[in-house]
Amino acid sequence: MSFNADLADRFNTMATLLELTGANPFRVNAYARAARAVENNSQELNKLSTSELVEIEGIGKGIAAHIREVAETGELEELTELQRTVPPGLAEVLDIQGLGPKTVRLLWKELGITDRASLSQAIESGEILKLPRMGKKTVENIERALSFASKSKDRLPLGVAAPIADRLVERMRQVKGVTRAEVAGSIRRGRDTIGDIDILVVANDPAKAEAAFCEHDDVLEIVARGKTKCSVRLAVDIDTGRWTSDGDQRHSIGVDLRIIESSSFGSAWLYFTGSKAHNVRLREIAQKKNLTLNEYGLFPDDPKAKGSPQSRGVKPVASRTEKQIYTKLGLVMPPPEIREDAGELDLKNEPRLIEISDIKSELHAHTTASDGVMSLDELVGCAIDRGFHTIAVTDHSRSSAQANGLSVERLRAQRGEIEQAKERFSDRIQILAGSEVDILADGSLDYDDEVLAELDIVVASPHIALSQDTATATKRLIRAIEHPMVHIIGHPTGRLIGRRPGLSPAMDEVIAAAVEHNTALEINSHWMRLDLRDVHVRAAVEAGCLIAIDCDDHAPGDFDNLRYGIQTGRRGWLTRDLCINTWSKTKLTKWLRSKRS
Ligand code: DGT
Ligand code: CA
Ligand code: CA
Ligand code: ZN
Repeated sequence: MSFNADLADRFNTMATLLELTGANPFRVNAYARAARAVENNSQELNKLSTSELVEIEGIGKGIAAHIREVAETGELEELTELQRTVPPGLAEVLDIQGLGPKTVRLLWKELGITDRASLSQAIESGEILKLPRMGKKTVENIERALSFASKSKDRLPLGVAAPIADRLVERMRQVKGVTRAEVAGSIRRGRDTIGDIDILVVANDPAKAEAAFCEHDDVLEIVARGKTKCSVRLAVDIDTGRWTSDGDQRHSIGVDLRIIESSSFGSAWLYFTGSKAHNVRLREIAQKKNLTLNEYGLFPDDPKAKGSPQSRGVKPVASRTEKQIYTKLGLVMPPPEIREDAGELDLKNEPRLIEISDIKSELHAHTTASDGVMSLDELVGCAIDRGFHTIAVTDHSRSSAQANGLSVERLRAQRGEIEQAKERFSDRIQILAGSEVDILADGSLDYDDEVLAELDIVVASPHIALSQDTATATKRLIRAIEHPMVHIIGHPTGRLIGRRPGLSPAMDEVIAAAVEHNTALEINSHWMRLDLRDVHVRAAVEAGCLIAIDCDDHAPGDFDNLRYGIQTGRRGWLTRDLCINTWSKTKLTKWLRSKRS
């Protein structure tokens, strides 16, 4: 692990543990913020002096001293001390939706709950009801969230698995004799969570490729090993999405490697990309045409013959590329993201789904004014680097105290700064003054209408009260959608993958309201969110609803999450026209202003 990554880890842990000891929220926040600042800094921080460190946004004197301490001693005394007092299992309890630091602290101090297992016991025995303000309904919610959290534990978020897969593929491409390496499986299809990683390789010397893969230092365990396929497990740090090789076995991920002949690469790639349901349907279609399809190719069928066609030396009619196979079957080749047996095999023309290069603007981003680590100029610089014509500055609103949300005064002061920046950058990019305004529990917004009217763009998002029932949540979201000043509903359900389910509104009603009021629904590209999720995008697209794909940037690296938002859009069959981030500056600006007249 790099020095910066290790530091970020320690600061994040500090923040969590401090929260559990009931420390001052400002102190907690300072560590969380330092963790982000450190993680996203490109300099090696152990090489900087205290005076250089405090120059960095998000790093004060105290944090700088901690950084020097770790650089010099490899230890962080305060953290070690905290770890001695707080049971390690409590962090996982805190991750459960609906359980804040105050409650978790009570559970710990009053009932001796130190991990998920003891929490589960206290629920079962009813002992948990002894706590003040702990009613039956609250306990039911906790129980549901707890079971959700444990069920989703064995699948990893796409944004954790995909970078690992990319690196493995890169590594295999460096191995001598390897002529091709590709990702298959659910990662290639862009599913929001991943069971295991599937990689295909073409190699002149299969034994050597197999050895390079299995015998690498990062491999935690070899599960199965053969000449042309093997399975291993790698350790993963799920909190940061980083790949750890330091034996932290809390989370690990399986990787299946298969070594393929280049002549049958297409059929293998098709087979191992899946989905299973898609493969099953394809085989049925092949059978009707008197053909047999498997991972070695598409073969003429001989129902009387024993054994597989490849073992009998039958020559395939197609196997080298995926396209050849679909063509021979008389089908349009569907992009991997929609291979789910959901109508993709009935397509008459290849759909032109949205692509990363179509995105021309970023409409949801944070600066140091709220909980981001980028200054206004840095944020604008990142957007310019990506070639965007527009960047919207949408810091949090006043209710989001945890995220340092802006009071009306601070919002107005920021707008003054943005107006100046608009002029400074006018020949390079359009800057929009906006807000990510909280949708409060009843669907009202966190700023008054006259404040919102001053802004170029309003993204309205739910952050609190995320365990509301369906009817209440639906009404709440629709109220925000109907609001004449709102352009985009940010992360509409507020789910966090594997951590909390978020709202479950009647999505068809929400979508219908969005269409009626010309409000866009966001696909938040952060891999923890991917919210809207794929099936909701599909429903929205069918209804003709406008979609925004944004990165909700808090740090420069967050712009890289766009690929996940795009894949989620593609899984929902999203084409360019409905996505407002693909529009020209003129078209976008006109639409934004239409909500200001
Ligand atoms: P995951 O790993 O659970 O996120 O999802 P996948 O789709 O990556 O599933 P995985 O890794 O079990 O298998 C990779 C692909 O291999 C899968 O998408 C389709 C194909 N495959 C695996 N097992 C079967 C099977 O029993 N029948 C068929 N038709 N295809 C299979
Ligand atoms: Ca897989
Ligand atoms: Ca697999
Ligand atoms: Zn945001």
